[in-house]
Amino acid sequence: MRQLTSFFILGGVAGLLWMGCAPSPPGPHQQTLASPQNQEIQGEEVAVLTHAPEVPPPIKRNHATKVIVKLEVREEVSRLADGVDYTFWTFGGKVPGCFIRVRQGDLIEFHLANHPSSKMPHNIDLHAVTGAGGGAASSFTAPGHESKFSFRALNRGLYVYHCATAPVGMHIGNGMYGLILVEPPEGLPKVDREFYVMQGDFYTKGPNGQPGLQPFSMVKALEEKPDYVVFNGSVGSLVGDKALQAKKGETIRLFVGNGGPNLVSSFHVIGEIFDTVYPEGGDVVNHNVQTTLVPAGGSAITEFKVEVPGTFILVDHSIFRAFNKGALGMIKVAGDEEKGIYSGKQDDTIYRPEGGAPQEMPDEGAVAPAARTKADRLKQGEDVFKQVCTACHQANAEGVPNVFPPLAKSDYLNADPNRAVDAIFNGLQGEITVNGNKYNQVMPKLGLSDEQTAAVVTYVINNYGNKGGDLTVEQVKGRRK
Ligand code: HEC
Ligand SMILES: [Cu+2]
Repeated sequence: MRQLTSFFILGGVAGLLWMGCAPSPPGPHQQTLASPQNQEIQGEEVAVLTHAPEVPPPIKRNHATKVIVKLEVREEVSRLADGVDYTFWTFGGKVPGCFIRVRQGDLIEFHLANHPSSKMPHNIDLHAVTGAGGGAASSFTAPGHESKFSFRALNRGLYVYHCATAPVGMHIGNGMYGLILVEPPEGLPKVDREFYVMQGDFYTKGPNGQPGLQPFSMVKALEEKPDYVVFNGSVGSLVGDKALQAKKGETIRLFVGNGGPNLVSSFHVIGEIFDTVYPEGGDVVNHNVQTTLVPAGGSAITEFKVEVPGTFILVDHSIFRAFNKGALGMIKVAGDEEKGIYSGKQDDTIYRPEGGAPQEMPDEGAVAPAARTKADRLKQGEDVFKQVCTACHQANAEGVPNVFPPLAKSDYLNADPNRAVDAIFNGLQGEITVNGNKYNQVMPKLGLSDEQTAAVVTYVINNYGNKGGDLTVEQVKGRRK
């Protein structure tokens, strides 16, 4: 009942507003037999969305319908670990993104809104979509905009969705992933509890445990050396009071996802055996499994009956991740002891995370060496351009009409290349005219070093049909305020 209770509370407060995973009341339930995919679409409803670990209620419809999904992207600062904050990029306000539940054959009308306070454009690639990019191109959404596209849920299964805006690794690394379940027409077997658990790896400038607001580390992400590996977006999200709850004798279903961006999870529950696993969230059924692999960008469904009371620990069995980096959660099962099945003293405390930073941290190393020659700058600048500028100005530097001005053949830029330096150092807002078109948007301050700035501006003015030139690190330095 846990999920239903919170569903009604949330529903009352939030209604159909853009408020995270605000659910809406379920449609009428019918009992006739399910029919296969590609059936006639009857009626429409607004999807019930939930934040982890809650899961929307099972679908009782016996026909396909139009399901309206409204998901809002927000860039939010919140807790990653005790004393450690992080600017998460989210689908619905939290990591992982809202759980979406539809039925095979449904037509999904997807609305992706990007909150005006966002600094970045975002989009969504749902692995449940049959269509180029999984919806990515159709859902590219600038801050303060909303996109709409539709798709038919042809294949059943448990699918990951994620942001696919460049630099993709950074968007996923900041928490932009979630799960969408496409139920078979006949539904899934009934269980007592369903929960949503999604793993992710995080890369911070400071080592594990270093307090304060930690920025994303591209260096560590490239090396695949995360400081944090967590379930549901933070260390301890499923521990203590926030542990998943069940009663002895109940059957639990976990919808397990892995957003990555890099690691594969060896998902295990200490003290339990999965009676049933749907590996990779597909149709194959496996039984009596100890540990199941959950690929980055993949999922698994596990089911198990809890025959004895106690605290059962969810881990990524790559075990340093569990005890030292955060990939640890709990299921507390209430009830009288079953000495015939398990006799022994039970103690929650032995499972407490050891915490503690790794003994040695990789050296962040110097930032890229100062680009001394124009050739160095052109080369380094191309990397910066791809990693930073393409997110908004696009890979071909043509921009997006009305939203992001072109850097290609830009008369605004060619009139004075220092305009690019100033935009990078200080941000740029207010009305400007580029090649005869007006833009009135906001480019955020980018926090690039003097070297990176000299390099990227030199690169841009020597490419994409611009007039050429050279900017040295010294020249750029002089413009910092
Ligand atoms: C988060 C999105 C975003 C990123 C990332 C971004 N820009 Fe911009 N940029 C904008 C917006 C929006 C404007 C228009 C601002 C306005 O309307 O006043 C703009 C304007 C500009 C302009 C002036 C207009 C023109 O087209 O010549 C230059 C030059 C520029 N950006 C260069 C860059 C460079 C170089 C990078 C990468 C180092 C970069 N920008 C990264 C959003 C971005
Ligand atoms: Cu994104």
